[in-house]
Amino acid sequence: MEDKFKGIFPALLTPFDKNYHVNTQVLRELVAYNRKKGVDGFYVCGSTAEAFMLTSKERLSVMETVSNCAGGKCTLIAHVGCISTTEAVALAREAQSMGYDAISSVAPFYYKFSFEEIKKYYFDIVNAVELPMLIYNFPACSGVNLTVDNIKGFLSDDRFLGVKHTSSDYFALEQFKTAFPQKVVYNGYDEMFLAGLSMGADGAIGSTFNFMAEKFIEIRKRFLENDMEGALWIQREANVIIQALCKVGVMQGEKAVLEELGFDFGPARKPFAPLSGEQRKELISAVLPLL
Ligand code: MN9
Repeated sequence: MEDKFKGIFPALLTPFDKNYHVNTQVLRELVAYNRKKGVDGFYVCGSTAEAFMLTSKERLSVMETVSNCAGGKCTLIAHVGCISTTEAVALAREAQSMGYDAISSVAPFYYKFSFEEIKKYYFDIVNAVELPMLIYNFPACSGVNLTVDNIKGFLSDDRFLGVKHTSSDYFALEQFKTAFPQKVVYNGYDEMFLAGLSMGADGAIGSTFNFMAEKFIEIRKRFLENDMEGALWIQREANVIIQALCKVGVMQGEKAVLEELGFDFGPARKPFAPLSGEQRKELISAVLPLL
């Protein structure tokens, strides 16, 4: 695995204006803010970006905005997952022409596709482009339970870069990394990052990195220096913040925190409900002192 795939990757949120249109200006500001903190790259159009509530045209505009301001400067991974193979292939081709370093996809969901169908979906995408594919394993939200053997089957193919493992099954994570040490394994749940590192993760892709990437850069640094106590101290602090976010809804909460930090972020798309004044106040007073 190339070193450029290791490290801390914010799963970028999508800012909207008052009319729920994608606000590309604020997106550029968010990218610049995180680049200054020293993140290793970005995961673009994932769950955190509300990708399944964006049209294909909007996804392309988000992908293009990020590649225009960060392409060639850090590593960019485009999530192209859709439940339709045709649409995912089209997004993957665009990612390639925009200069992305890799593509990623969640398994196609909702219709309970057979594993053979899911396998064909991934191979149809990788056969259409030259970019490596990062499997996005997120059983809690996708409802698709890929087994360790299913995922190892993908990883044994050269075109697969690795796996973004959003699951607390760290036995599985360890098995991926042990079987394929040269592949990249990303931790998915930010609140368990240190656990992921200790079981072999090369880095992490996460939503809370949008506004507190420095904490996760530091956790990784301390872990690599063998300062486990110090790493856990920072993880604990991050987790107090994540608990407050989970209470109000992670994406809505993260957007409110970024607004507080000066970004004109706007709401999450409906049917996500906006935070009440009370929720916002409670969240901000819990989070800000810890940033
Ligand atoms: O990319 C993120 N998953 C989702 C991973 O947002 C669905 C995580 O960063 C979580 O948001 C975070 C809070 O549970 O760990």
